[in-house]
Amino acid sequence: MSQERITTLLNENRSYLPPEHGKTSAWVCGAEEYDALCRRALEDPSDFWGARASQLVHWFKRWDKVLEADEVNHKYKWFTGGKLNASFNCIDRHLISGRRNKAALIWQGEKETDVRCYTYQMLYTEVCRVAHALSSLRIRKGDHVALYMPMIPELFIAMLACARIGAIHTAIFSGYAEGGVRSRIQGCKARVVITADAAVRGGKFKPLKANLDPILEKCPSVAHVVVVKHAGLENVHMQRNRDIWWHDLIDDFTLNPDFPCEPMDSNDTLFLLHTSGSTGKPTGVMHSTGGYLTYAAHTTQWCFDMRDDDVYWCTADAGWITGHTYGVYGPLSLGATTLMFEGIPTWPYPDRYWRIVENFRVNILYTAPTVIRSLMRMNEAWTERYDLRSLRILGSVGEPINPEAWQWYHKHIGSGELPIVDTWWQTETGGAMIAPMPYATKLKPGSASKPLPGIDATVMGSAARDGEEPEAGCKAGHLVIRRPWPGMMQGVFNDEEKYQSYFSRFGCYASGDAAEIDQDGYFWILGRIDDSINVSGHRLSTAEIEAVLATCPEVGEAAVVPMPHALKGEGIYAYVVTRDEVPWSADLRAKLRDAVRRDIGALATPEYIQFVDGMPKTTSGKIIRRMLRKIAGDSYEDIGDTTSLAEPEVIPKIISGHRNLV
Ligand code: 6R9
Repeated sequence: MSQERITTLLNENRSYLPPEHGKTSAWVCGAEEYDALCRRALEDPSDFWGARASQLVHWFKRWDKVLEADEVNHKYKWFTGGKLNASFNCIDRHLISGRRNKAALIWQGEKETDVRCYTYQMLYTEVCRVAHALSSLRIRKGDHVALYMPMIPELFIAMLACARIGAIHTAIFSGYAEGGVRSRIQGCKARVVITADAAVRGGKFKPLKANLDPILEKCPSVAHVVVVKHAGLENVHMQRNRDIWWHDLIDDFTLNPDFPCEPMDSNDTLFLLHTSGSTGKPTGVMHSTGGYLTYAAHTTQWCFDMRDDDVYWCTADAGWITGHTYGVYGPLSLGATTLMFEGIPTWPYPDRYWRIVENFRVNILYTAPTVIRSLMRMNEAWTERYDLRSLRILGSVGEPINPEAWQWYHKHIGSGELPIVDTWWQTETGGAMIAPMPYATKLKPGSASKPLPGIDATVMGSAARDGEEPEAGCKAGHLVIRRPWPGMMQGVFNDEEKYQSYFSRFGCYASGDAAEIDQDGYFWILGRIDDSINVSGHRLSTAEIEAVLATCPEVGEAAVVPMPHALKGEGIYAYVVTRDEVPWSADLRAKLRDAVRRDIGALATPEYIQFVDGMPKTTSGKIIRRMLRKIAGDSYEDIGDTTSLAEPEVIPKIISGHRNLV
């Protein structure tokens, strides 16, 4: 199988059947059950979602109506009249369900010997203490709390403590620098910010509190800053009457820590989270308590076939929606064991993930294609020396997983057998929308497969290349969702116009992604609509050209963007990171050009191929093509806010490389 050549993303035609073992005990067994669920969910959505909400969530008061829809304003309220609390669902109810002494959270620090484990009982105690502490700072239901924290247990604890009080948390990725942090704190007028002395990353300290101090001068809403002593930095400046150490604050609440959960309306906001910004100005997405929690639990259970004794590891940072839904709310509401890792996959060596999998016998691993590609570039010996047999299911999220990366993940991590759950979704959707069921769906590498039961996804409008008919049976267009679902965002914070813009073109939710549906109903995500290139009137998908470049063994990572072209309207500009030790050369450039010409056609041949050391990426690993587009078009002035990049220093290097090339 692995000898076969993979051509483009859309020509990948291998498929993999779900594993036989485990099929009968899975939450969703086999294609027939999946089809039956899809039929039922679309025939009677209220019955379907109502049943899931009562199976998976504890309600203080049952809802009056499953869905109240205002189709004119595109406002959808789920489980109206229902009362619940997300913290109760993630903790309290497990104390009486036999999981009191089960590991709820296992934390692996960057240093291998730094491990902490919280049982559900211990998590309860900590969360209650922090809820008391926040309450002593006068945080009440509906107040905003910003979390600018590294991946440490206190982050999950703070989220759950906010949920307990009914305060709305806004997580801000600890990798952000000034601009990104300030706008997020100011935007929601946070009253309290929780942070740490420093984040630890790749053996270095990033002083979060010191970064925050100048930012706070322009954030008058912030009355208090709570600081976790994590890295043990000395001389942390603490402003009198404003700043307080986490450990001092909770020290007052060590006795009788019980803190009752605030009964929340199903449609009260649980959290606010800004989208990754891969498509421009960050959008403050608001999620509800009842609908979101139901959807988080529902998709975690079915997409990962979560079982009670699983150790589940979602590698995403909790500053990203994936960390919210699949690190915290999904697994904990199901009473699972969730693993949290502070470090990075390649430090001190590129075997970090596999050591963790072996040490904790991880059963389900959910990560991103960018991680897979970075590990693929290293020698396979880094994976081979570890026992990965505990793994049962692999997941992928964040961008299309190119078939090479899929095959590598499948072969080297999944021993050629494990299902890979490629989940397509967005901050706005709250949880996975298009994804396989591990024991029911046939897999096609590179396709996120089919919509989950109850998700009415299709394509609308044309994204087919102009002048070309899509292949028989294939449909390409804007990926839209025709009916509401419980995980759908409630709104965009302070920006109703932005919220309405999602619905303005098609009258239903438009994702902003382009996709193609093949003869079997499988969805192939082609990338953001604004990521396509129009060469001489022919619309080309950047994802497709990138997939061809990625088939070349010398290529580690490729990003393709349009550039202005006098004759063709737009030309193709490719940025390429070569694999370790592959030198940059004119020969390699010619070879890559040929590969694209051969696989897609002369039209798709890049005008320029620029070799780069690294790509501008969001902290969740998405390449920010918007910036690459600006550089390719010679406009360096309005590149945008580079402070929210994972590595802002790549930008000047790319600019000087571009100047030398053209
Ligand atoms: C969860 C998350 C959303 C955008 C989305 C799409 C891309 C995410 C994908 C994928 C192809 C997948 N995306 N998962 N593309 N296949 N499995 O990533 O949320 O940060 O809001 O990004 O990411 O372009 O529109 P968010």
